[in-house]
Amino acid sequence: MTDKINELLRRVEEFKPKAASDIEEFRIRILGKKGELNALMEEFKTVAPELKRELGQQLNRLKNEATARINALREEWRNAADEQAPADEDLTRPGSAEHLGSRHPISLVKNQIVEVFSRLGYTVAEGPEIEDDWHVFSALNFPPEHPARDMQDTFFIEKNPDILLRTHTSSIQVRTMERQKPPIRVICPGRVFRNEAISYRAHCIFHQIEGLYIDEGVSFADMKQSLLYFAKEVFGEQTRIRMRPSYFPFTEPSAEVDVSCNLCGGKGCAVCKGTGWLEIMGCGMVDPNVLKANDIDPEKYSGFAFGMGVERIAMLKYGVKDLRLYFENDVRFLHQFDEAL
Ligand code: 2NL
Repeated sequence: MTDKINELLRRVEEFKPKAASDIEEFRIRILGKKGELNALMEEFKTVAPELKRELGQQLNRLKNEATARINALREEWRNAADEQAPADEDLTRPGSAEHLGSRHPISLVKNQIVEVFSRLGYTVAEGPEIEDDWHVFSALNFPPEHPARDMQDTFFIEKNPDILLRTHTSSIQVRTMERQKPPIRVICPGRVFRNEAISYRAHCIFHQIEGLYIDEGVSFADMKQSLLYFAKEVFGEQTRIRMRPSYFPFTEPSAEVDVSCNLCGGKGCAVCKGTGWLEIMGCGMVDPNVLKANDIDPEKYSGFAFGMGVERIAMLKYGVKDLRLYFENDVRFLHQFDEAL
């Protein structure tokens, strides 16, 4: 048996693979379950007890040497493969493409809306996301017990109920009125925060765009024509609008604005739920109380204001059914908007 062990040891030492696959073949033949080493192990069971010690040591040595040799050969051939690769490479092959980023659909729509209003003479204003009660509620004619002031809707900064995350971008217009006397014409995009359960149609963080126009003699008809122009620019030339009476604390009268459904041309379909109309924003004539709170004389000046959710406009424009997609940043979703605008 010692002869068999030595013979196998010699073959292990002298083994020279011609290809990487020879190594694995050799390993299976020697060390595999049905390999030569296991055959010797079987034979070992039958030898006389006085020989076991010596033969056991020889078998162990054989096993260790074979394992070490195979591992060394594997390493050697892996390195060889690495070194060979550049020589084999086709240098005329095209390079791998770098994936370019793309604009987020919310940014695309926000930019388009801002651009439309800038053509009407509006300038862009921005403001802080962490606000105080005055700029978000009090200056906008929210009575002290208004439900929007409730913890359920508004994120307050702990320990100071005067500090909160803005629930709408109207606070930007309030800050504009502090700095500037009429005429005022601003468009205010920004992130807003509401304490809402997240679903396909609601999120606790979303984007709004509000506009404010104050001057002498600004009328409801001015508002209607400005918003019609906006609707045609964003949803297409054939688009019509309608206004329904509504209520906001900061405007009087107030209205909800609908655009005619482009999918069915106003006849009624699944998207507009058979009505032919889609709601896109709220608007109204600035309440005299708001003008007074912001040191503007309501006898001399009037104005209109409007507000819309950017996610909602983008959903209508692109047919996005679930608002959460905007926040997940899955590139399979985002890349669909590369050339969208
Ligand atoms: C909506 C409705 C609206 C306003 C926002 C506003 C701002 C000032 C004064 C008066 Cl400083 N009004 N903003 C007015 C009417 C509607 O938003 O549905 N937004 C998503």
